[in-house]
Order: sequence, then structure tokens, then C-alpha cells
Amino acid sequence: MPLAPSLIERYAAHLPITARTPRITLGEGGTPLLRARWLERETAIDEVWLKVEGQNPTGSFKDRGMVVAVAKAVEEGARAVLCASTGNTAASAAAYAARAGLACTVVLPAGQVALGKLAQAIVFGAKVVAVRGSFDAALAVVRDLAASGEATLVNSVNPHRIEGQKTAAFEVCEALGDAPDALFIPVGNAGNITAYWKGFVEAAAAGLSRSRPKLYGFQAEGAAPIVRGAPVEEPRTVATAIRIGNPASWRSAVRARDESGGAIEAVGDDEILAAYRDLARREGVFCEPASAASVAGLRKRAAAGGARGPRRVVCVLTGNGLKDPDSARAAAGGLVEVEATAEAVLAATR
Ligand code: AN7
Repeated sequence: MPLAPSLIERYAAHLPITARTPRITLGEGGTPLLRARWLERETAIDEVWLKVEGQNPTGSFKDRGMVVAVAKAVEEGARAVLCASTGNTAASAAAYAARAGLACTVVLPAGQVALGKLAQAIVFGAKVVAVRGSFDAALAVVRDLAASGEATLVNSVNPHRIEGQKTAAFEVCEALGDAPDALFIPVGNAGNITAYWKGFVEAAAAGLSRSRPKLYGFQAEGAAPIVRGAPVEEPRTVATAIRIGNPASWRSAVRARDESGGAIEAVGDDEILAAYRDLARREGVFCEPASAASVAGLRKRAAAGGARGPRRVVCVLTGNGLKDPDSARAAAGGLVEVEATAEAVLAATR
């Protein structure tokens, strides 16, 4: 049977969808779940799977939540949507607003957004404003604007975003025939770990799985407020997508951690970049640095705990590596340029 054409239609029974909700879609959801043999060997875990969310239409998991948030905004009569973003939310909001015929404003931390994401927001026709400050400052600004009725806020504080994003947990259960033992996921503003937990709880209740996984969330060491138990004034990490010092969904992330029996821990930029490179070279999957935090976290836990523990795990790869060409360039080093002769090329590849 062919898949229903849109995430909203496939999961309507589990989403806040009414007869009046427009069935907008850009082909979101239904992303691959890939077996990761190299990671299985390294970690001595029986099954390691990668949920490749970079295959969504704008290249990140944000599309699952954004399609629902934008459809509900249209249903409720909105003319415009608004968000703060480290980049991916902006790209997704801009695309779905264009699709639905809404205006879109995105507020970004100046100088801290990967080039591809900035390009997406601009090309999709959003009004793009960079502010001097962090993502957290940008979020405070758009919360103010939304409160004064400027536009509908489509950050993950909008509950429709969480509803849409929880569908990834359903897909994992459908693909495996049950929930995994553990799920590894990057944490920034903490909406996604919140959404996965809601999804796994509902999947178990709906009979899509017999169990619920432990959730392991990973922040970057220089941007790890939940791990440290206090907001980080000036968050720093190469993983710009998760350069967030005061996550909006902090409390629900802690709840997901505790109810599932998991943990939220920090990984260093060096560990993130090593996972980023190895995923590309050994598994053929090009994700962005923030996404590799999930795999960095799995490797770190496996190295510390040996082979005991979960037998089947899923790592969420939240965004596509193509979004961040500067990180790729930095990881690759310099390009070799030679004369256009077979000898010169052969010599350069030796
Ligand atoms: C690739 O786009 O916060 O913990 O403004 O882009 O749900 O915030 C992005 C976050 C992980 C963290 N991986 O997810 C934004 C934004 C990637 C991301 C996260 C983000 P949350």
C-alpha cells in the first residue's frame, strides 16, 4: 500500500487535526532508518540504527512539527508566522509558510547560523533579521512580538510543533516492530526529546510497541545548561544548531529523562566532530555537527560501560550535513590542485 501523501494524513488520528485543517505537505516524514554496522562493531551493541532526519524536505526534523504548526496557524486564520532559530527552524518555517501562503519572519543570532540554513530562509522569502546576541536572546524577542499579536509563534513552545515531531517515534516503532531499548538524541532547545518521549508513550498506549525506550540526550559541553543545572550565559560549540543556553523545554526534557530512566549528558566538540567525520566515512551518512552529538554520546557511553546494557538502539540524526559547508570544509582540510594530467592526479592521490 502506498504511503499516505502527507504526514498530517498518515498520522491524523494521533494529531490535533480537524476537517478544517489544511492538508499541506512538502513530503515530510517517512525518513530512512538505517542499520549502522560499523557502530555495532565498535560499541558491541547488537543493533544500532540511524534515523536519518536530514532526508526531510528542508533537511531537518523540524519539518515534522512545522507542517502541523503552519497548518494549524492557517486553520486559526493567521496571516504570518514568526520564530527565533539557530537555523533549521528558520529554514523549515520559511518553506512551509511559502507553501501555505503565509508571511514569515525569522530572528537569528548574528554570525552563528550555518550558511545553508541562512540561504534557505532567504530563498523561501522569509524576512530574515539577525540580532546581536544568542539564540536565547532571539527567542525572548519573538516571544515578545508574538504576545503583542504580530504573528503566530512557531518555535517548539507552540504545542503543535511537539505533536508533529512525535511522529518520528511512531515511525521508529513501526519500522522495528517495537520500541528500541534506548534512543540517543541531541538536545538544544529540548523540544525534540520532549516530542520523542510523548511519541513513545503514545505508541505504547496505541499498541505500536510493547515497551518504551530509555532516552539519552546530549548537549555540547560549552552549551550544556541541563547537564550543569543552570542556564549558560554565552553558550559555545561548533555545533551551532544546539548553541543554546536556556532551553525553552527544559522541564519536559528532564521529565523525559527521568520517566524513561535515561540521562542527559555532555559531549565535547572534539567528540562531536569525530562522530561527524566517522558517520560520513564509515556509514556513508552526512549529517550536520549537532546531529552527530547523538552518536558521540552513544560512543562515549559504550566506551565507559563496555558491552553491557541495551541490545537495540536508535541514534537520531537530526539534520543534513549539506546545510553546513563550512564545517565540512574545516573537517576536510585543504583541497589539492594540480595540472590537468593523469600523472599529476595519480601523484596527488598516492
Ligand atoms: C540539527 O533551529 O533550535 O532540542 O532554532 O537544528 O528540539 O532544539 C535547532 C535545534 C538538534 C536540537 N539538531 O533540537 C533551531 C533549533 C539539529 C537542530 C537540534 C536542533 P531541540
